[in-house]
Amino acid sequence: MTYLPSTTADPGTDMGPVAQVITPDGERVADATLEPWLHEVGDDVLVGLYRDMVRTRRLDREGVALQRQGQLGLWAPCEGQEAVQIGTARALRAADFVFPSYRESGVQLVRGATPTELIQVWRGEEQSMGDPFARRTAGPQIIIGAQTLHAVGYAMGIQRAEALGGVATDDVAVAYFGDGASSQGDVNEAMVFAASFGAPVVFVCSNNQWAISEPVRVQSRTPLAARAPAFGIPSLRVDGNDVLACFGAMRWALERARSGAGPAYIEAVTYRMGPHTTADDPTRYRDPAELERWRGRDPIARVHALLRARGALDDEAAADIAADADRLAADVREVCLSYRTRDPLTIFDEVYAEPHAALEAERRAYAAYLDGFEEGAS
Ligand SMILES: Cc1ncc(C[n+]2csc(CCOP(=O)(O)OP(=O)(O)O)c2C)c(N)n1
Repeated sequence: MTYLPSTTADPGTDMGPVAQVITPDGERVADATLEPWLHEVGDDVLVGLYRDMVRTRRLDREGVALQRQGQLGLWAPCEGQEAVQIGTARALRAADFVFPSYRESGVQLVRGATPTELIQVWRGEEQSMGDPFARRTAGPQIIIGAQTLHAVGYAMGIQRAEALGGVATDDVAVAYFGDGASSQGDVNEAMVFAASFGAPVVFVCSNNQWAISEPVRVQSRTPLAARAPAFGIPSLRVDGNDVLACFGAMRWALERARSGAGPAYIEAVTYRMGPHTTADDPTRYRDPAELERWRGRDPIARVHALLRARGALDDEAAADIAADADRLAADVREVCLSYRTRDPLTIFDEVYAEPHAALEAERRAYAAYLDGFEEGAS
C-alpha cells in the first residue's frame, strides 16, 4: 500500500481538525472524544485553571520586563500558551515526573516552583533550578528535544523499579516540547523507544507554529499528531488554547500510561504571541495579520467569558485573582533584585577541585579581557 502525503495541507493554521470544548467566544461545546474525561469537572476546577493561567501570564510579563531592565540574561515568553501548560500540568499527580522545555513557565508554576526557582536559571545563578526531585520536575531544557529521551528513560525506570529493588508505582513521565523539536532526532528516537517498550510516558507537543523563524509547515506536511501512530503511539490533536480540552486530553493520556497501555501523544495547536526569546524579533519573519487572528483565540479570555456567563466569576473574584498574580510578580521581582552580580572571575573558582596551570592562564587572560572595558582603556 502506498501512502501519499498531502502537499496542500497547512498544519500550522488549519484549526479544523482539533478537539475543542470551549470556543474562542467562551461557549462550552461537546467533543465526543474528550467528554468522557471531563464529566465531573465543575466550575470550581475551571476557576482554578483560570487563576493558574492568569498567574502564568503575569509571571511571563514580569520575566520579560526584568530581562528588558537588564536583571535577567534571557526569558522565553509563553504568552498565548497558558492553556496547554496549565491544562496538562493540572491533570498530573505530584509523583509524576515532568521534563519541560525552556518555555514551560506555567508548568513550573503548577509544579510548585518558588519565585527563586522561577528566575534563578534565567539570571544564570548558581543552584539554578533547585532540586528536581523535590518537585519531580526537571529544569528547563535548552537542548531541543533532549528531554524527551530523559522522560522515556525515566518511564522505563518506572517499569523496572520493582525488579531493581524499588517500589512499583503507576507514575508517569511527561515530556514537553515544541513543533520544531519534533524534527529533531532525539524526539523520534524517544518515540521509538517509548513505543517499543510500552513505556508510561506522555509526549506533549506545544505546536506554537514557529521554531524561531521556521514555520511548522516547512517542517511537516501533515499535522504533527498524525506522526505518532506511525511510531505505534496513539495521539490526540487538541485546541491548545482551550484549557479544558488540554486537561481532558491529558487525563486520557495519563490514564493510558498509568494502566500499562503505553505511551500517548498530544499535539496542542497553539500560538506563541511574543518573540521566541527576548533575543528575537518576530516582526522580521511574522505577518502581523497572523498575530491578530490568534489574538481572537486568547486562551484566558475565553475561560473568562465562559465563567462570567455562568455566573461563576464576579468582579470581586476576578480582582482577587489579578491581585494574587500581581503578588507573585512582585515576589519574583523582589527575589531577582536581591541578587548581586558577582565578580565574573569567580566562574573559575569551583570548576576543578585543585587549581592547575591551564586554569590559571585562562583566569589571567579573562581578567585582562575584562580590564579592557575599564574607562580609558584602549
Ligand atoms: C539541539 C539544538 N539545536 C538547535 C538549538 C537552537 N534552538 C533553540 S530554540 C530552537 C527552536 C525550537 O522550536 P520549537 O521546538 O518549536 O519550540 P519553541 O521554541 O517554539 O517553543 C532552536 C533551533 C538548540 N537549542 N538545541
